[in-house]
Amino acid sequence: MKRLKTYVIVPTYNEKENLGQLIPQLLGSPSLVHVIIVDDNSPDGTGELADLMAADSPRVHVIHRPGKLGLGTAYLAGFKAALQTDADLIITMDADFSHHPRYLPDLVAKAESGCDLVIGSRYVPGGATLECTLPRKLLSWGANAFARVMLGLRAHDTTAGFRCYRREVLASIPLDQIVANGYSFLIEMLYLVQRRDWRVCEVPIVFQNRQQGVSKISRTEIYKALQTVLRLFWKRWARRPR
Ligand SMILES: Nc1nc2c(ncn2[C@@H]2O[C@H](COP(=O)(O)OP(=O)(O)O)[C@@H](O)[C@H]2O)c(=O)[nH]1
Ligand SMILES: [Mg+2]
Repeated sequence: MKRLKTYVIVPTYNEKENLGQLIPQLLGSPSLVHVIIVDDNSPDGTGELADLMAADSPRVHVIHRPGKLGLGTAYLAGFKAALQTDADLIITMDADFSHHPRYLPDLVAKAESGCDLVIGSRYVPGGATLECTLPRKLLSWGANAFARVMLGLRAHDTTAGFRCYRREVLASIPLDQIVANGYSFLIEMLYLVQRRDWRVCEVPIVFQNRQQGVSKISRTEIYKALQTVLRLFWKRWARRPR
């Protein structure tokens, strides 16, 4: 069987310590990997480090944006760049090792077995969350339960950013019409994928809280996520068969 060509998109904002370790591990992964770093002019010099790594390896690509424009549009910029290549699989992951590169082969194998979107999931047997504070765990659990009930999402980890999409899945979605930008972009994306009847699967991951750098999730992101779910719920309701 032809090996599927894999591109990994890593959005970064102030991830210099993490990126220096992550990229060599990705390039050494048994799943043949190209990396697209999407950096938003990080004040800590992540973008410059990314350029150095790109100069060193033809498999590292960098997209620079002028300022912090949000996680959702960072993914979109990465998707569009990946779709211009011959990528078969497009993976997204955090730069902070919460999404460990050791799981890449599991994601790829599941996609090869016929899944269109594979989620690296904390909430299936074998998955776990380590070293996160209780409020953070409750927030994630609550957001998931709410999104699943309101939108009829079947996946258990609907807010996970560790995902592997077949290129056909991304090509089928009107990317420019996605409204959510922050973290709730992930919920909207999953909703659009499920609505198109793509096969969504999950593989367990142990999610470890970041060891270096700081989280960029903020209180406004929580309100925006709530807003996103309510907007999609309304859209779903308006379209229900009568
Ligand atoms: N390019 C870009 N990357 C971002 C932005 N916000 C967050 N990130 C990156 O997206 C990933 C997820 O953010 P993170 O702070 O780890 O979120 P958390 O895991 O939910 O705490 C990390 O690699 C961040 O550096 C943004 O506005 N632009
Ligand atoms: Mg993270």
